[in-house]
Amino acid sequence: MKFDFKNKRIVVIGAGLSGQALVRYLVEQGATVALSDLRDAEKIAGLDSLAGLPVRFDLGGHSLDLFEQADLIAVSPGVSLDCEPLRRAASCGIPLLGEIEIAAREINVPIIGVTGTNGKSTVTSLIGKIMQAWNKKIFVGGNLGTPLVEACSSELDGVVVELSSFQLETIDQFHPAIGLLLNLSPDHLDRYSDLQSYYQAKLRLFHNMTAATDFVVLNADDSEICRLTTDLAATVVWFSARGRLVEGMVRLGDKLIWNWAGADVHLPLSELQLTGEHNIENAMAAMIPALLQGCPAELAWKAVCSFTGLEHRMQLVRQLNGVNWYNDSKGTNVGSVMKSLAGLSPGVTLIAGGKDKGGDYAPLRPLLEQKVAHLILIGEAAQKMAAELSGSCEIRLTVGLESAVQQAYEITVPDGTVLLSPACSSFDMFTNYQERGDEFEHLVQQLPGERGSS
Ligand code: UMA
Ligand code: ADP
Repeated sequence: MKFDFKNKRIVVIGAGLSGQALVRYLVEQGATVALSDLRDAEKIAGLDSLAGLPVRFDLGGHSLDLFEQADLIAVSPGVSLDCEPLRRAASCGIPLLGEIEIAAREINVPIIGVTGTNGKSTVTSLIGKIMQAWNKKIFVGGNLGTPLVEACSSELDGVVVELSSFQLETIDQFHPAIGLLLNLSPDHLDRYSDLQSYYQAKLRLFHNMTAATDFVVLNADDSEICRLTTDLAATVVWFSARGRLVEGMVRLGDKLIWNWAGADVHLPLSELQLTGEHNIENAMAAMIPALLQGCPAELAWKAVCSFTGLEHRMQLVRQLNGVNWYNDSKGTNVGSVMKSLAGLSPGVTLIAGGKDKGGDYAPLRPLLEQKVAHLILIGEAAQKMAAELSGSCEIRLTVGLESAVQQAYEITVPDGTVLLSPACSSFDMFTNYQERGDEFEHLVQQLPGERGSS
């Protein structure tokens, strides 16, 4: 049901990308808006863009009385529902809704929602590429970077939105036509009391997908997904990169086979430019919504194969003195670092560490033993990681990315690889993973090269 925001007192909590976009939208809709943030104005990027709007600013801390007197609290994804102002508002019976819920009620075209622990941005972007190649006007955003609320005022054929567990916590009626759950592995345990609570937040994607005409796209190779999705009302389409015989998309050798409702489409993997086993899963997942909607398979596959990947995900930065330097700054959990290492030859110098998210680093051990010669640890998590990974490879701790890059330069021998894949978030040292990746690339480009090397 659409909201009527006119003259409603709405407090937006969090003045980041989502919060600022919400403020602009809600003011346009005639709401009486307050924007509240823990940080002071001078520490918040982009606030100037709200100058001149009739907004009450509540910065440098949250004023509890504001939260107790609102008609609605619009919650930014980075704000935990457990924080004092939101607990206060909830105890007064004031609804707490996130940007996804607020935006989705204004969107009248089919929504494709993508969630999972890893691969969300890649799959969301791939779906966007396919739809664009199919001449559809599609909004591509969400957790990927552009808040969904920015889709509200556009004429569109469809929407593809990346959804984090944080964003799914504050949906209510949100109902995608197609929902994808790519994989589940430990992450964000600094926000959730335990792993199951994190997984349950992800599963909220399916909450309102109750019609058989809704499609849920699931990874048949993920045991947690199989365990947790036994009672869905929507039609399930499976994909399996390990050749499980499912109705849906299966990888068999060097082909993907789409076997659905009488279709028998074969797609050659040799044409895929993305590398790594995980990207085969991503390509499979991304093809399914387009195929379900009737997009010609060859056209969709061509779009997938023309995609060379997003920045900060296994991006080759430089080949220097026989060493390949990769930026995988978006490798922010153990599962993603494992996938990135799995695709490399032994002799890796891995730069990791950052803000700890409360998980366990020990699952990295087998891959460290097989692939990593040196592990250089930085950031708040360094001591904890060193203790949990001790003995798996040569480990050194250092202060800051610059020193880590310098040491990697000195110790990595030709034919080796230097990989920044932190297994942690960036917020202890950087504004976000993009800034961390950009700084890494800058430092790598500054390294002196031998004659003839680039
Ligand atoms: N804040 C408060 N009170 C609190 C906590 C935070 O006021 O109790 C304030 C902070 O001081 C800050 C603001 O909230 O000023 C930040 O809000 P936010 O963390 O929700 O960040 P946004 O800039 O709005 O970006 C969010 C997503 N960020 C998070 O979920 C942490 C972005 O995902 C997303 O691209 C953007 O909305 C647009 O949809 C980033 C992310 O790191 C990429 N996501 C996590 C991930 O991928 O692992 C989930
Ligand atoms: P997300 O948006 O979920 O963080 P991205 O597409 O940005 O995912 O990829 C981030 C990192 O996660 C990549 O660098 C890669 O190491 C890893 N990754 C990507 N796709 C997958 C997948 N399907 N399964 C596991 N790990 C993946």
